[in-house]
Amino acid sequence: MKIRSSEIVMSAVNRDQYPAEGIPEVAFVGRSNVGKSSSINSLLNRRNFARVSQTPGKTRTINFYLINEEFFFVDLPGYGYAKVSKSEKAGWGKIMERYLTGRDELCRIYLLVDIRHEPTNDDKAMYDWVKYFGYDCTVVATKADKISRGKYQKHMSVIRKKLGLADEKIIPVSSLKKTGFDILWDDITNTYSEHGYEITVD
Ligand SMILES: Nc1nc2c(ncn2[C@@H]2O[C@H](COP(=O)(O)OP(=O)(O)O)[C@@H](O)[C@H]2O)c(=O)[nH]1
Ligand SMILES: [Mg+2]
Repeated sequence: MKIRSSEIVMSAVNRDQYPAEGIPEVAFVGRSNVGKSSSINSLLNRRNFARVSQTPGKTRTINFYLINEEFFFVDLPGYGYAKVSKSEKAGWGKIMERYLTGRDELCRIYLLVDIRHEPTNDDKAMYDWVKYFGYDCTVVATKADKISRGKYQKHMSVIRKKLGLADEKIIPVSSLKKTGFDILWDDITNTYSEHGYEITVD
């Protein structure tokens, strides 16, 4: 994928702040610290675009990144950070629910989990929530450099079991080694074309 431009269009909390309709989007979600910002930066060949946060759990807005003036990446707020209050958790839920309700332009959600660990109950709840709202969801296993390639399958079957996946693919990526992002890009462009959007690849 050739990235000609990437810009942060909107940092939205409320629905009326979402960008104009008609431009397709895919969204990224996962636990704080899972490597979401790093993965978005790797996809876009940018260093510090989606901020790689030193203090997890701080992002409480929905960030829309306009890519090549053709489609959006939607950076959803992370969850599962221990040190947040009840009211902050409720706020997160409201922001997410508002976004997930009837978002016509949303073609797929990528749920990021750490390849090393069994997904948490929060991850499982997130996966079920996305399916409940009727969106397609693909799991991306981050930090793949932390285990040897020979262990990928074993770790991915743990992920598969916990989330209740059947034969859906899981895409392993490493932002450190820059691996897996070509496969993730293929999945993203296929998703857009399945939804009838023509995306310029190069
Ligand atoms: N080894 C390794 N570390 C990673 C990778 N991706 C992210 N990290 C580290 O994990 C931490 C959280 O990353 P970040 O992208 O900010 O996660 P976010 O909170 O989900 O946006 C940072 O210290 C990153 O350097 C990866 O692919 N491999
Ligand atoms: Mg982040």
